[in-house]
Amino acid sequence: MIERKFEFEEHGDSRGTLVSIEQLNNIPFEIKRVYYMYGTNENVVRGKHSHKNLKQILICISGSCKILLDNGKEKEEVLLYKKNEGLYIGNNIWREMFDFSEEAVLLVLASEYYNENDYIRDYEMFINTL
Ligand code: T46
Repeated sequence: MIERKFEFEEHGDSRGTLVSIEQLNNIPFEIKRVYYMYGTNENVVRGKHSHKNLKQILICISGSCKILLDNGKEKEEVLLYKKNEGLYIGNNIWREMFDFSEEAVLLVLASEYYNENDYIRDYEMFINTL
């Protein structure tokens, strides 16, 4: 199974809910970068690459979207919609993000700074590096 999810504790009271994420505490890496995407049109497919080294946690903090995970042997589709649930994606996993709902905001916690050299954007090359 490729899917690995982290469920974050919800601190709720009459005011609403708060979720806290701490590096190396409730996620397994140091956070060097945070980015997020929104305003993604319905028919758009993002991603379509793997990473040589990068580890990430994806959290759909608003709306929903789907993630295709592919380790070269099996493929899995994961629906993200819970605001306190993170999907871990390690290195050498091909990922595609799709079916974004209108209000979707996908937040990503990343173990490394942005580095284009870490991307493998060609599927054949991804398979050949495994
Ligand atoms: C991933 C999935 C889940 C930056 O300048 N800094 C950044 O930190 C990132 C992530 C992107 N960019 C620039 C590079 C492109 O010009 O933003 C533009 C869009 O990036 P990209 O086409 O790589 O976005 P996605 O949604 O296809 O993939 C992103 C991450 O790049 C990738 O690491 O795993 O989200």
